[in-house]
Amino acid sequence: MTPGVVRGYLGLGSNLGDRLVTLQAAADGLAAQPGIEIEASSRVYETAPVGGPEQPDYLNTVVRIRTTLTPRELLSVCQRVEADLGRVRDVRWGPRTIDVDILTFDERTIDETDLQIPHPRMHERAFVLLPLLELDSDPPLPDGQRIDRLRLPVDMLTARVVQPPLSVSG
Ligand code: GSY
Repeated sequence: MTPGVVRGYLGLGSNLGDRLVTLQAAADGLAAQPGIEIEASSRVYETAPVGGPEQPDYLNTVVRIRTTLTPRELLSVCQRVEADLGRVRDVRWGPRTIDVDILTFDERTIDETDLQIPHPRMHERAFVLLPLLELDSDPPLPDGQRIDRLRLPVDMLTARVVQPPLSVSG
């Protein structure tokens, strides 16, 4: 990898409005940012909501990026893309137009109040693991865990592929 360029994975989820249009708009919004290139997208899964109040099913996907941004700059970009697509932060774990989460940033570990990488719950969620495993068969996981030793989440059984990968221009 070119010095200064980092490979990372972002999780995208939507359960309000036209979910597929929103996921594609989020990917396009990310790709339009200086310092971010989307290399690949997983297929799109329909998944039952995990946590929070009763709410509609989600569409989830994962994209692989190459970036020259710092983790904090990347977090700001993700939050800006969410805001541009009408995301309002109200109910914790409630329904949302779009969620853009940083899952991994190379093999780096960051543990700050508002920024934790790898994402601390990514290995407990089929809606992250299934799309992520399409792009990386041995992704970095929290606490140095590896996929072959992982207890798989029960929602693995209900997630289903509903769309091909998002279109990415990388
Ligand atoms: O953490 C992302 C938002 N989110 C999701 C999601 O994206 N998919 C599913 N299936 N459940 C979720 N619960 C939350 S919160």
